[in-house]
Amino acid sequence: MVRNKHKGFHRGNKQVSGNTHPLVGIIMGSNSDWETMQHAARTLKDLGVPHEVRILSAHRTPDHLFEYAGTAEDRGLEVIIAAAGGAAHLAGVTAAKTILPVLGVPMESASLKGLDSLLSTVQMPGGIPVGTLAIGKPGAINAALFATAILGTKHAEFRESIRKYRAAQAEQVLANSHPHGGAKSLKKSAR
Ligand code: RP5
Repeated sequence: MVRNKHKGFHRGNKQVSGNTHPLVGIIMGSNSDWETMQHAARTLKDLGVPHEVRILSAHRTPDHLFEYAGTAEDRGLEVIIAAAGGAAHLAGVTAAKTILPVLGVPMESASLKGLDSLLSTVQMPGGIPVGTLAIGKPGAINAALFATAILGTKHAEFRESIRKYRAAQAEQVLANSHPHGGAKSLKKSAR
């Protein structure tokens, strides 16, 4: 089985959803990115998408990243989410080593608040695309949703997951549709 062929990667995984073969790989440049990227993992978990999580850096562990990205397709991954901060080349380098869709999540950085991460992730020269999401937590959540939508073009069950997610989201908004929790403020604004 393909999965056993590259067992090493699975052994190092921070989290694997259920017993099912991972379809999405979340990679991030540093442990410090996990606080943000846990939102991607949680969203995938909520959507029932099997995934794996690894810390891999384009500059600190380039050979391991090359091996991970170069074997991702054979190992059954269908989408990769790559998060990095600063001069963020993780998503671009990953995309260069695989034909799988790569979604980049720019991390908020201390010095430039993630503008550096955003530009270095999004500004890929033509030929090697990275689908770049927003900086930080919203980007992490949306990367998971986008990855699920990509999977949904092939696996119908994930389209249903997204439909349910959106319905629940809309329900939550409607259940709290009065600002500050009162009908009073709504009446005021209607005047
Ligand atoms: C990048 O550098 C990582 O993705 C992280 O966002 C940033 C800072 O890394 P640490 O110094 O916290 O390990 O490679």
